[in-house]
Amino acid sequence: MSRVSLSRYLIEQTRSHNTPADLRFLIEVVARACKEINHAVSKGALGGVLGSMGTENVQGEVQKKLDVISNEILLEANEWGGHLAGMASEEMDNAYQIPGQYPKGAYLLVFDPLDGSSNIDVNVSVGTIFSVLRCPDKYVEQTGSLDEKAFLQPGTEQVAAGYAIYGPQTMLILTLGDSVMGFTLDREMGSFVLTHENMKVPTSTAEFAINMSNQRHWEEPVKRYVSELLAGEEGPLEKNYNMRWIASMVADVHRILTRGGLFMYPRDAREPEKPGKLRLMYEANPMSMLIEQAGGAATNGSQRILDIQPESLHQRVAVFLGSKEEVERVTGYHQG
Ligand code: P6P
Repeated sequence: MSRVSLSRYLIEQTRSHNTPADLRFLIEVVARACKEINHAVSKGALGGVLGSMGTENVQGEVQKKLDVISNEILLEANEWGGHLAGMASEEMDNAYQIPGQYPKGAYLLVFDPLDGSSNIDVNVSVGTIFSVLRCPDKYVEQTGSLDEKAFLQPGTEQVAAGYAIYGPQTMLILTLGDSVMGFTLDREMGSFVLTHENMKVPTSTAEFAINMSNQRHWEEPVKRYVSELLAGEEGPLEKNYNMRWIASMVADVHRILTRGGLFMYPRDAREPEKPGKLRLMYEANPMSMLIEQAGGAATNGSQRILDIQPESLHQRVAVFLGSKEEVERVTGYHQG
């Protein structure tokens, strides 16, 4: 079978699904930027890019050098093309305004430039997560600054979502709203090649992912559910479960997209004012779109994540996503 590159896949999608040329261009630019990030990440100590900047981002998290480098790569790759009305990133307090010398376009790009960056210094897989929205007409002006309200759209409004995972293989996982496709980077040719068509999350699973060290801080429905998972075949679920926790959402979600599973990051009592740790706009929403497109489910414990109306750019959310059977079970426990 002839190799299908990302470019060819996007052209064929344009013919079969009328994918707008600007969206095709946007995905190509993001993919190219991810190749550049992959190159920087893979240098490690040889590139002098490990360690921290000694600064904190808007989340109050220590910024790794590669967090900042990855953010700059995505900004510089996307600001000049005329396909974006603006960008937003985990690493920036406010939305990024397209510089005046460049034309603006119809889309908004929201991203976590390097998710799981606490794993970089210990050489564990990390990734880039991105989400694409249309900019509402009332905010698309060629002059003047973009109002951040333009970004505050529920996840159902995403026109595309994906991630790059920098692991043993470098892969790009993408949905344009109709199935999930996986592309593996051919490092010799420098192109992403279609290797995983129509990825699916099995409805049931025997594997869950959660940071167990937070157990004493969870709410009761999560404590009940996880205790049932741990009880295995002697317990009410009558099945033994395995556990994984990579502490890199991209890596955990990629495993689930590849072989099923359940990923949980519930809210906890450590910071009761926060609805969760993970961010809605550039972690939970794009991952939820991918998981749903692959036949899985994603809730915050009480509602579908993609239906949540954002109120702020860096809003946090509890996340339960993956194999539908288990997401429905743990969500059901929250209903009392
Ligand atoms: P913890 C990485 O910092 C991240 O945002 C996700 O990629 C990951 O799933 C989670 O946080 C890990 O959190 O509390 O286990 O370190």
